[in-house]
Amino acid sequence: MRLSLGTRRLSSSEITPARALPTLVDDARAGLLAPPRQLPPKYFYDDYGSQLFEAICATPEYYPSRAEASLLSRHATQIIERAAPDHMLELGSGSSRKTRLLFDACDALAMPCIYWPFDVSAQMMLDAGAALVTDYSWLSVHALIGDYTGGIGNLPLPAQGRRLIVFLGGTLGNFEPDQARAMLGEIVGLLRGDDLLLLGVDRVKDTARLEAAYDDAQGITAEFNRNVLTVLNRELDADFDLAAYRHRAVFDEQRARIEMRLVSERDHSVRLGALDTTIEITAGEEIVTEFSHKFTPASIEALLADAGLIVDTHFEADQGDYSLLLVRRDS
Ligand code: SAH
Ligand code: AVI
Repeated sequence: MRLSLGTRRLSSSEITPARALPTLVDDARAGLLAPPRQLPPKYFYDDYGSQLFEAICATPEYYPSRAEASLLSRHATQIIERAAPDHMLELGSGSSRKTRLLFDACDALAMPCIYWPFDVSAQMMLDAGAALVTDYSWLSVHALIGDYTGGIGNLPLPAQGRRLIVFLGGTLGNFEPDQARAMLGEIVGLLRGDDLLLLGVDRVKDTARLEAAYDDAQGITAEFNRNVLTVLNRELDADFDLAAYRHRAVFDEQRARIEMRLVSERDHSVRLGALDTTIEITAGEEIVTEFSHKFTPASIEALLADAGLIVDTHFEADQGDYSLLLVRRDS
């Protein structure tokens, strides 16, 4: 499907997954019927969840977004000169807020490109696209609506032209290691010749700082976490009582990851209408809602190497808080 959205410089396509994707009903059946209970993090991002993520980025505790923005403002010119993209494909683009720093560099260098944001959160992406074509007179935006876990091999990118694939925010860390390797493997399949990947990853650091970043004092991350239950109530005809769940974020040092959980504060039943079943949840039981892996320079290089990728340039935020990497095929 291709929609015209009022300006010829903004269009959108719904991406058909390259492989069969589990539906929310499938994921709920696999992850919710019995402990250990777990849901994929993509269900956070309905319209409200996407807005909550933006609000998280503005909390004093959530440093990754600011660290990445500061690296982009410092190095965007070098990145654009080095990558010289004709096409910029961004995975999980969200509001494209930080990507603007790359467009500013394109602007200053008079190196225009075509932007292909790819996100499951359609409204956020289309609103961002409309603002981008207004603010950058040379920019065309082709919004790709879909789930990147269904594959990125069949995106409607032109065969010609240099590509820069952008994967920011530390979102690669939301995959488990095998899934991250598989995703990077698919990215390798999109890189030809001098094409590059620009990857942002969060770094391992002091546990207290990490846990605070995922449990801000204003309670926005807690609301983001609980919002997944609202999504389930709406989409699965369920009746989760959000007030029965406490937000918890713990850093597992061995696995180098934040684990976000929803902890039930009491025994209760939850009706899952779409599954025609009721589950019994006991006090203290947890639903794992997200992993957020943190990296060292060695661990990210090893993960990239497993996928046939090598670091071209490594930009680090102060004290190694965050890494922005320009990455190329190792061939
Ligand atoms: N890149 C932005 C947003 C990060 S939030 C930033 O750095 O600020 C993660 C983004 O990935 C959200 O916009 C969410 O909608 C999107 N996302 C999460 N899972 C996805 C999936 N499976 N397929 C496509 N987009 C996904
Ligand atoms: C999108 N992703 C990289 C965020 C993260 O830090 O793992 C999502 C998030 N979850 C809680 N706060 C932010």
